Amino acid sequence: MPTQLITIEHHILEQERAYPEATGVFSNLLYDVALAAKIVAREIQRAGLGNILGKSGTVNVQGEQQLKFDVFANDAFINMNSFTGRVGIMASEELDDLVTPTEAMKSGKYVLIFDPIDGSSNIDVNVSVGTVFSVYRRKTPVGTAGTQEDCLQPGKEMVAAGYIIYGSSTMMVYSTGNGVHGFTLEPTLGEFLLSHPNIQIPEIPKYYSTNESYNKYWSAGIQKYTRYLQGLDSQALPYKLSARYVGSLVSDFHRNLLQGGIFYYPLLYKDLNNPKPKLRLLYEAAPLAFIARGAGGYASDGEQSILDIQPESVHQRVPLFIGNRDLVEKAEEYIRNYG
Ligand code: P6P
Repeated sequence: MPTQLITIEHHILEQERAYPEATGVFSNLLYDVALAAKIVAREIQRAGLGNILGKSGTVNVQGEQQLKFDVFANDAFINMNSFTGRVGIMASEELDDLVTPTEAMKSGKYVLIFDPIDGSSNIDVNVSVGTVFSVYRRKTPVGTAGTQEDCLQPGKEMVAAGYIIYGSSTMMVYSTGNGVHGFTLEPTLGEFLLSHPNIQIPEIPKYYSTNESYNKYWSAGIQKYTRYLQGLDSQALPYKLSARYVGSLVSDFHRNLLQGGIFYYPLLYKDLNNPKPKLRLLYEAAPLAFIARGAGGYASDGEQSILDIQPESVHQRVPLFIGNRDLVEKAEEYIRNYG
């Protein structure tokens, strides 16, 4: 029986069939994202060879030195979506302000928010990195340029989200709210082929992922929660977990999605009076929370669902606990009980 090859384009079209009123704009937007991902994937495979390693000489809004690759990937996602008339406004983790809307974008019905390359400092040591994206419907009227209001929507309003992981193989994982599906790039065809249909996070987790070098900066509750995960707390953990931490969010998230686990990046109390989160709500936490929920998992800021948070600024940061629901809810319990 020949193996059925299902490309991401076919899969998106199949998903569209469930919506008779669909016009195809949303599907075409997802194709555009997949094409941008292929462009980035091609370059990243050559990153060690091309002349794009090294610093671009610019600094992004996060104050991070921009690698040439951040700029390349950022341009790829912007260029693939600026003139289609499908996207009304774009926000990139690499840019201080929103992407300046083109004339074509005035007719766009959707909002595209993305982190073009998350964890880019790992590229020059050949550690997997990723792109994270999310799609919302516009709130402002079509026919005008999109605004910040369109971008500041809670994750529960999301209509699609996904990530691309550039690793030993390039995979694109996406959801439109109807299951989470993984596609692996076949480079000789230039096609993302369905390889992981209907991903569900395993009921029994295998890993916990966090940067334990920050233990001294964690709250008492998180220090105690981590001992729980290590089987060292008075509360018994019903299974044994191993520690895995890549330091590349998409890599850590993807492994836990497929094999079960929790990733957490809590508030850091480097200044006891001013604890700070690191990860971004719009660009990282909310899209991955949408994927986690679709796969039967859960994501929280330690107190509430990430998807319920009303963003106040596009570069807002949040604490993140994401993966198996019972482990995330246990983190919330430790924070409630121990701070
Ligand atoms: P730390 C990469 O810079 C990133 O934004 C995420 O991809 C990753 O999970 C996190 O930061 C790693 O942060 O402080 O452990 O190096």
